Amino acid sequence: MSVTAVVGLQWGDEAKGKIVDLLTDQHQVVCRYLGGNNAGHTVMFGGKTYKLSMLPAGILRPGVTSVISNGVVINPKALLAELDSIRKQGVEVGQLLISDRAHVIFPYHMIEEAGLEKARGAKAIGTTMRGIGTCYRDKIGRTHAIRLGDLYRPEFFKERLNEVVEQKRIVIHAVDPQAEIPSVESIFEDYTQYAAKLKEHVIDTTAYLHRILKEKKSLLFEGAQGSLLDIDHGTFPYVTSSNSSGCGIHPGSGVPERAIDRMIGVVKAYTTRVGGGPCPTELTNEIGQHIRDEGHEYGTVTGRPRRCGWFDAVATGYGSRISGIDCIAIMLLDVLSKLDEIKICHAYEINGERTTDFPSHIEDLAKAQPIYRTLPGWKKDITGIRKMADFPPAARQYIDTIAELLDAKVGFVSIGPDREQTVII
Ligand code: 2SA
Ligand code: MG
Repeated sequence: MSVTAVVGLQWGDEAKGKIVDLLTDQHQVVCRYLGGNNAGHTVMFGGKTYKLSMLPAGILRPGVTSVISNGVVINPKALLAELDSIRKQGVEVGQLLISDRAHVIFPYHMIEEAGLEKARGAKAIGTTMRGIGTCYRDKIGRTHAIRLGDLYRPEFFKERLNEVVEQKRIVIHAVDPQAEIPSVESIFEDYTQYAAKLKEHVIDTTAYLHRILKEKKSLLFEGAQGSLLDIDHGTFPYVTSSNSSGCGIHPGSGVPERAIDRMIGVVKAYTTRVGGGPCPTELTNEIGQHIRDEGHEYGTVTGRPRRCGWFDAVATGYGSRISGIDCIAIMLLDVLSKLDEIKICHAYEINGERTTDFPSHIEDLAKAQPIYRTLPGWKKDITGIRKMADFPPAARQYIDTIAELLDAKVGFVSIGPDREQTVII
């Protein structure tokens, strides 16, 4: 019986969904603990492709309990639509539990975010526009926050909504006087209906998780986004508004980190980033486009083309140290198979000084010049490989170099989207 966590070590989209999916049948409970419908997980299962956003990958497995814990921000309309859509794909939805402590995303969160992003112009964060940051902001600010549990107390909810919407009107109209904000009555009516549909799932998930740990059931934490998007430790302000590194598990679920037996850090064999902010190894040339095409690097939620570049061991190593990992999973290695040579950034030069520390200030990161090690490409199809020993020497050298630079053991190498296309060490 064990507690495992899967977290991204870069800027998200490391293909965590595939590792989570591989591990779900070894676990009885799968818990999503941060973010909201800004996340996008693609899971290929039984010949079908499922696009999950808020639902943990465990939802696809009968017999596995899926938990959405307190750290997640819930858009109930989007959640119900996602449940509907996977049911239509033939999935028999297993047990789903949602925390009554989770904060709720309202229409004004999206409207407020649109205004704020527009006002920042060229400095926009490049958010997914799902109201994530504005909902988390209200959570931390306390005075304007509404939690899922509040929706089941009509008097309390109505009173709260009255106060909040009045305040939101002032704030939003200060940025955009034309913005249309739905009335308290219509929000109240819609959200009361969503809440009724979700009622059977809503519980105190913290107490539930503590109980299953006591019963020695196995638990899998499913991360969203990545360590470099972490609100405290990431490339601030170009981050998401939650602790998306391994640091977020305790606050996001109530399960202490000492309970975690195995922390798996997921890395893509190259770098991608979607949204604004510096990305030292970004390639704005034909190699970047080649990686984007080969890796189908477009946002799952927004469809935005992802910025692509060489593997950055300075950034990823930092992500791995924050998250405290036991091993890494190297994903999408096959995407690099056609390249003649492949570079890995192992240090930065900033203001003429060489460093392997990841800068804490965005201005320094923006100035960072990557220093590369160039490795030969393997120029072979590796999608059929199932054992470490069968990799071409150049691919093996690439894997070993990543492991060496991150000072990490390799637990998995993925060479294609299918479950079988995984080398497990
Ligand atoms: P937000 O919406 O407030 O969380 O945006 C803040 C920053 O966090 C980035 N972010 C992401 N980066 C990678 N993948 C994400 N999920 C989707 C995907 C994104 C998509 O799987 O492809 O479809 O565009 C994700 N979610 C948030 C975001 O780009 C901002 O830089
Ligand atoms: Mg994604």
